[in-house]
Amino acid sequence: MFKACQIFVRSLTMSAAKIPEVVFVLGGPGAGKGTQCNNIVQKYGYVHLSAGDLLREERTKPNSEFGELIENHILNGTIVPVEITCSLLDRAMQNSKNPNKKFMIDGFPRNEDNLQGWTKAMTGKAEIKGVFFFDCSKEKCMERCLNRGKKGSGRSDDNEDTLRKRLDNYVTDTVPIIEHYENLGLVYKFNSMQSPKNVFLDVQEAIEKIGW
Ligand code: UP5
Ligand code: MG
Repeated sequence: MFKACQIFVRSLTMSAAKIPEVVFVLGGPGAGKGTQCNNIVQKYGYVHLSAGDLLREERTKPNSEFGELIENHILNGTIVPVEITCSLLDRAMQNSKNPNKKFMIDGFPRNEDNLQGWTKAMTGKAEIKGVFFFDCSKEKCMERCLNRGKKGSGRSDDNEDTLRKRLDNYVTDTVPIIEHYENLGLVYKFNSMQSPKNVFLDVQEAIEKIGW
C-alpha cells in the first residue's frame, strides 16, 4: 500500500513538473547576444547556454571525437552538424541545477539543419517561449569582434578572414531561420546598435511581454 502511494505521488509530481522553457537568442557575430544574456542572468537568474561556448568547451576535451571537426567549422565560420550541438544543449539543460528551468539558448538554431534537428530531438522536451533577435549592421559586428580579438578574446574566429565568412553564413543560413520564427509570431527584435544599457531596457520589456 505504502509503495503504491509512493508511485502515485511520484506520478503526480511528474505530471505537474513543467517542461523547460526556452528563448532562442539570435543575431550576427558580435551583435551582443552573450552580453545581453549575461545581463539577463544577473537580473533574473535564468540559465544562459551559449551553443558556441559549449562547442568550444567540447573542442578542448582531449578525448572528444569531435574536437577537430568543431575547430574546422569554427575557423571557417561554418555550422557544426546539429546532432553534436543539440546533444550538448540537451545535456546542459538536463544537468542544470537551476530550479527556474528557463533557458536562453544563445547562437542556435543557426540553419535549417539546426532547426530540423532541434524539432526532431526536443519536441515535447522544451517549450519555445520566444526568439530574441539582436539586429546589428555587418560593419558594427565586424568592428566589435575585431576589437574583442585585439583585447585578447583568445577566440580563433575573431579575425577578419573568418569574420567575413561568419557574416556571410549568418545572412545565408541564420536570417531565414529568424524569418521562419517571425512568421510564427515568436520574434522580439532589438536595435543592438544602441548602448548595451539601452538594449537591455528593451530586452526587459520583451521579458515582461512573454511573461518570463
Ligand atoms: N558589445 C556587445 N554589445 C554591445 C553594444 N550594444 N555596444 C557596444 N559594444 C557591444 O559582444 C561582442 C563584443 O561587442 C564584445 O566585446 C562586447 O563587449 C561588445 P558579444 O556579446 O560577445 O556578442 P555575440 O553576439 O555573443 O558575439 P559572438 O561572436 O559570440 O557571436 P557568434 O554568433 O559569431 O559566435 P558563437 O559563439 O555563437 O559561434 C561561434 C561559431 O561556433 C560559429 O561561427 C559556428 O562555427 C559555431 N557554432 C555552430 O556551429 N553551431 C551553433 O549552434 C553555434 C555556434
Ligand atoms: Mg557569443
